Amino acid sequence: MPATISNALLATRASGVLTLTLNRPEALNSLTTELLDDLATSLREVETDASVRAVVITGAGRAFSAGQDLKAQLEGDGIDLRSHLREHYLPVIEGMRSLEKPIIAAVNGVAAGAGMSLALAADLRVAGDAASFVQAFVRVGLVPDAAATYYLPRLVGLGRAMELAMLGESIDSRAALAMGLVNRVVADEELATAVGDLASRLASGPRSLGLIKRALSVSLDNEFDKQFRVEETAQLEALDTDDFREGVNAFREKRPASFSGA
Ligand code: T3D
Repeated sequence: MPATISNALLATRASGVLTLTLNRPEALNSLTTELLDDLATSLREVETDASVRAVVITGAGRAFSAGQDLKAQLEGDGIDLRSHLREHYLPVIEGMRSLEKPIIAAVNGVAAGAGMSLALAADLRVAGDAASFVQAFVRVGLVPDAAATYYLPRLVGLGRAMELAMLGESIDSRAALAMGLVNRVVADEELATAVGDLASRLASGPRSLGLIKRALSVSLDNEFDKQFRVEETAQLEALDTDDFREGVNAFREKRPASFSGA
């Protein structure tokens, strides 16, 4: 049963997986200040909640998210655009990046503008057949934001990132898969099950998943020596976990490992 964080964000928990559902279907889950702040708060809470070991972000209705709520902005609901990105988008994107637990974006429909940025900031993206991606920013005279200029070239290369951002054309889920923008595409009716299975698998994985995320998240920013040290630090932490001890015992005893996430 969905637990309401607010009208705009629903949360459900099952088997170590927290699913956050953007819930403004009538406006294609476009992002209001309230929704962004709720997302940031949820991500902060998950950091210290040992019962949650993987997070799924998805959208209600036919869209993943159409990005910034342009109507609220145009109708002048008091948003200070000069500080909005830093105060309301950055905590969400940084929260996703620093959370040492896997995050899957279950892209159920269109992901546009900053809605696409949310998907890009997830660790894995699984798209339904009906999903599409559009760097809508240029269509309204803006620059890709919410870390789109950081993640997009890292995922698809500079040439494709430039094309997507400058032309603002929509691409479907198959094209997104071909360019490495998404990890998997499944039939729309199988999306929830496919993501649920993947999230459950990650939620029963070892503590090292979070350390892998930490190391890989900075890899493309570091030179070899620095990255070797990042990797070494993560490995020293992993060597000290119950899950490493369990993994080795399970190997010796020829049985599947049962990881606690600690
Ligand atoms: O500092 C800052 O915070 C600035 C940050 C900006 C970040 C950004 O995200 S900028 C980019 C913002 N997003 C867009 O420009 C996308 C706008 N939407 C669209 O281009 C289209 O809606 C889609 C391509 C996403 C989907 O098209 P379609 O034909 O499937 O749906 P539709 O008919 O256009 O939309 C359905 C309803 O959702 C409609 O409401 P209505 O008229 O039936 O009452 C539409 O107005 C509403 N909607 C769609 N996108 C937004 C939205 N309402 C508010 N904000 C939206 N972004």
